[in-house]
Amino acid sequence: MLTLAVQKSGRLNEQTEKLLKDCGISFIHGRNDKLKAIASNFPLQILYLRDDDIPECIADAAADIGIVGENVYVEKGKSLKISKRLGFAKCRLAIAIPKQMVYKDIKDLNGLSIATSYPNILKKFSDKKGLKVSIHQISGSVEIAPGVGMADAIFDIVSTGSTLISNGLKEVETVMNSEAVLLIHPKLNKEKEAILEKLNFRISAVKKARNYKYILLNTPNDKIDEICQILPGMKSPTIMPIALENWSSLHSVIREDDFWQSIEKLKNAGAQGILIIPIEKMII
Ligand code: PRT
Ligand code: ZN
Repeated sequence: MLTLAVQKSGRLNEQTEKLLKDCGISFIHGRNDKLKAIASNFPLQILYLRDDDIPECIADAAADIGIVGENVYVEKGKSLKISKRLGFAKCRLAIAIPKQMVYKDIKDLNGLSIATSYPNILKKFSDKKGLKVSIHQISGSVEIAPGVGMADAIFDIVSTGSTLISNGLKEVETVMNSEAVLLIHPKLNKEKEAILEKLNFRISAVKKARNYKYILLNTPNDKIDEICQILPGMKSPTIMPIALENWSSLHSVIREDDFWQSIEKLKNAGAQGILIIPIEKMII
């Protein structure tokens, strides 16, 4: 049995549950136990915690693995391993200052007081850059600190940037990018390693499927080569004759990122009846 620590409630919670569900893992919650659940079809038990406690819980071997934002993992400084980057809860940790403040380069941060919930990451960054700043650790509502005179600047999580704008701040230095990661205890026994391998296999299949779409289209036969050039696919596309003379149906996969660009090229090359379908799992 492998024990996985996840966030009890918050920004990671919904996507973590979805990931496990897409991996085909279902849970039975104890009647009065909101902190633990056991999978009914996989050797996995879940512990529900605050995200800040997850790295320590794994370091202490109370859990074997956990899902947490990389920002929290790096801040806590525990010697664990990242087994997988999960591609959700993407954000960055950045320094922001009042928008009217003149900013030419990083030296302009010298002498400022900076409010943050991530003092360790900020200290490492300022030491590396040779900055002299005073760090004020606060646990929430960091973005209001300059407005109420608690600090000159902030160092906080930014996603869309709208919180900064609505608090009259501008982002001046990005210190790190973050996403949810699967953390593991560096020393798992053989049995747990084997379960982790199975879990990672499923997560990879789900992640790959999320990055790709299945594409079907009709093409004149004399355009098949041109269209195949646009769609490198997994190996080679499937091509089948259709009732319309000199036309074929072509099936392949396409990267989500290349999607719109390729559609334009396909239409220009003569493809018709293009269908794009989500893929549930992908094993290659
Ligand atoms: O209760 P618990 O301690 O478990 O949760 P929490 O309140 O500490 O964390 P939570 O649930 O807010 O966030 C969990 C993780 O989600 C973070 O550690 C990040 O890894 C990730 N994440 C992704 C974010 C955001 N995006 C995000 N936008 N965490 C917080 N924010 C906040 C940010 O603090 C700021 O107030 O959203 C605001 C900025 O958002 P934008 O879109 O206006 O820029
Ligand atoms: Zn937290």
